[in-house]
Amino acid sequence: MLCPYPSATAQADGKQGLMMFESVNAYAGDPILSLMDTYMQDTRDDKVNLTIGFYYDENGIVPDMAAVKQAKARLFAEPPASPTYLPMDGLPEYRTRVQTLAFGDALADVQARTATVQSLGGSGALKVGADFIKRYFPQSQVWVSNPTWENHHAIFKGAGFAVNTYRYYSAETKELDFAGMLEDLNQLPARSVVLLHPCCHNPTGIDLTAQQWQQVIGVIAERELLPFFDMAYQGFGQGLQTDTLAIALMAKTGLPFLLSHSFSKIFSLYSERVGALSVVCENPAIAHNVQGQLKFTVRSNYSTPPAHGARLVNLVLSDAGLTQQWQQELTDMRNRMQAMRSGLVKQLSEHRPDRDFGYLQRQQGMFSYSGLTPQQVARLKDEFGVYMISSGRVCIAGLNNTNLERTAIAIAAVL
Ligand code: KET
Repeated sequence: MLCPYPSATAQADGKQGLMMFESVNAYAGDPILSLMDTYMQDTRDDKVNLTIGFYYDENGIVPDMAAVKQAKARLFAEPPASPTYLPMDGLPEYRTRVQTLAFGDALADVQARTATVQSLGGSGALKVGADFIKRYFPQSQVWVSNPTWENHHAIFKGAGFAVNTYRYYSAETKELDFAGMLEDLNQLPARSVVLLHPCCHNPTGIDLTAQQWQQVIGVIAERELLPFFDMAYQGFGQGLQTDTLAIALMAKTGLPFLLSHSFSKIFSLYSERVGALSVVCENPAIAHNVQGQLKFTVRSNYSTPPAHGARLVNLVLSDAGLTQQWQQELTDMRNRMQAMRSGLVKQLSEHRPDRDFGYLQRQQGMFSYSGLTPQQVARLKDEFGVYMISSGRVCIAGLNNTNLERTAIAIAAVL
């Protein structure tokens, strides 16, 4: 009798007769995560890691923040009554706390009309948001800044969108090309999705002023665009509240927008995958339906989120003492990064007095766009063991008083 299915018949040379995955290409790797792997394999003692966006302390360690550590101890002492699934949209108290953190003074303007789901880090929030918008705006295209975090392209393309760029960084001036940005946004069709970084732009470290945000939001309103804010560094720029300026301005307009929020860096909870997606809607009735559709998006992707990271963040944000301690730690992190940025500018200016490094000083947050070419970046890695992303992005938090001068000398040598 003939078998209805093709079978993998072992051949004399040991090969299988049926080939299933032979067309799968090798993965070219990720510009950030794969470089981190290469760094880990480098055996040089004096190597310097300025690659992935991890906050390292002065000792080069990714810290377990004291406030989070206390939350962990409490959770360990008093574990949840039963280890069932969380709801599809996550821990209810956590969702409310996250809204308070993200919207600050503007909370009253948006809370009743906002749908929020717990997510698997900022990436998970972007993906759930992208899948959700794709369902309701199948004709829309996505616009991201040039440059942006590389994974924005991958996530939105993965959700089926065409991804385009608007002007943002001028390689010539090493500053924001604001006129170009406005001009590009002014050309977009209604319902285009515009990805924006509310603070600590990744990779350039160049943020908009309050006045520039007003103008961008004016264009968004006029052209009926759909803004998607990605906030992975709240508090790393100027402060928890100041860094949400763009979101507060947007909230005041009464218009709809999306916000992805990551707690990987600001709670140092990278591996717990904790974040949130908020969709600010026109009114509470619409927000109710959107909440349901976000639940459906979660259910059809991974069903329900993991609990531990969200419980930790919720504990920190619901206890006044822990909140205060966490805020102080966050302030210390921001101040250390600012000191390292100033130190780098000072050292570079000393070693290359022929150059002006003021542009690095004007950038803020975890990253700087050094302006180095891929060839210069490759020389830094090969000759000096100094690792940064090939775009020239530097993770400022990888600097400390031990490696700062060495790094500046190496950069000065390849410039
Ligand atoms: N948004 C931005 C702008 C961002 O830089 C990151 C991570 C994320 C979202 C993702 O957050 P998470 O909560 O980890 O899913 N960026 C750093 C790490 C990475 O590439 O994954 C980085 O740029 O180094």
